[in-house]
Amino acid sequence: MQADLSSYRIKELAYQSGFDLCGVASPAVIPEARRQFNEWLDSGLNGEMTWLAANIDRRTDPTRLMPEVRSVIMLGLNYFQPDRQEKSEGFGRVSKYARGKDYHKVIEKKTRNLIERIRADLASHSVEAGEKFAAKWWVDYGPLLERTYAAMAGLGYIGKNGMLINRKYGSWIFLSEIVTNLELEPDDRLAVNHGRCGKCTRCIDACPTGAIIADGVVDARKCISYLTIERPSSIPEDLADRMGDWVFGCDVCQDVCPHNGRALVTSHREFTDDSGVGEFLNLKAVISLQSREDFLGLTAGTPLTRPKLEGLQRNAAIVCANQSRPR
Ligand code: B12
Repeated sequence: MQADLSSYRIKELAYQSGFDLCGVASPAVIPEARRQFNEWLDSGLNGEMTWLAANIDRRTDPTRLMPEVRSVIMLGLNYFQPDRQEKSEGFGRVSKYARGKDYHKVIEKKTRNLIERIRADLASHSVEAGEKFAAKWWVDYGPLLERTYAAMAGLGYIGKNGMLINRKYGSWIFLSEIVTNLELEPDDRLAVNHGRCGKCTRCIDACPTGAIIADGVVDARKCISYLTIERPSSIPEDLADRMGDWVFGCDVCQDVCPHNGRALVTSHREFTDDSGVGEFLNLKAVISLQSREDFLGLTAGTPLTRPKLEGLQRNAAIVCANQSRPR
């Protein structure tokens, strides 16, 4: 399809929709990423997240998502906010991404808004172009390797901690994508480079459970984020002991990253503490939640609904036990 819009115009529209980052990737399969993804699954590093193995072809090949695809528009939102309080006994720490509103909802709204802006812009040039425009979008739970295509779209590079790291915002960014039949000029792929971490190994050294097992490779089964959010079953004792104060998610590998040292505070109110549960959860209050209604009273509209009441109470009990042991 002959596009009436330039890649530059798409970015202008993305910023108008509220995104902090936008780049365009070609829809090609990235053999290196496909190989790494297959190896990761074959080694069982996905733990109980069996859904990740369900659609390998779709995850690694955008033409499986839309046969007529010509471009993948990758979008990013900065969610950084500094830690405000000292941690104190009786409270568990929530990772930064989860302190405000559920980001899926926030980014979904902006992504849909951008699609409508693109459609309107095309239609203002030619009714036919507006009608021919096709777009599908996803965030997180969608079937695409988001970090891979974000790196290809020039949004950043993949660090040793596996995170997509942007020059301006560090790694504190959420991603979403629009797969489209628009023919757009792809962005600079030089951003794809494993060497940007240099000799630094701070994330590998700091991970409390030793979950970063090679450059860019995370063993999810050990990652505190997986244990506290995605793992449905009980957490093995040796790992629980090393969860420290983390009651939901974990930021250690990002907190120690030198690229995050000058991160900019988010301008999106939805991600600030007062839009959700904030930085700390009162552990006793979590443990004494009696019903699903009580649980939703605390967590509705935030990412903390994911582990359900039992999962969050399991995490709170572990943090209580960790705090009662001499450090
Ligand atoms: C499953 C999952 C998890 C799992 C596994 C994480 C992992 N490291 O694999 C768990 C539950 C542990 C997790 C944790 C977190 N997650 Co998560 N997660 C995902 C999800 C749904 C799939 C990731 C996946 O497929 N993993 C398998 C590995 C093998 O793939 P990968 O990490 O994408 O790595 C690829 C690249 O390294 C690429 N690659 C390798 N070499 C090369 C070379 C080239 C040239 C290129 C282009 C690419 C490339 O190949 C790999 C596989 O193909 C994505 C959303 C999505 N749809 O992609 C979010 C996502 C990765 N998560 C996200 C976030 C925010 C987090 C946490 C920070 C949350 C928290 N604070 O607790 C932590 C971070 C942990 C970490 N260090 O990775 C963001 C990351 C944004 C960013 N800046 O990177 C994503 C993109 C969600 C989103 N839409 O914003 N997550």
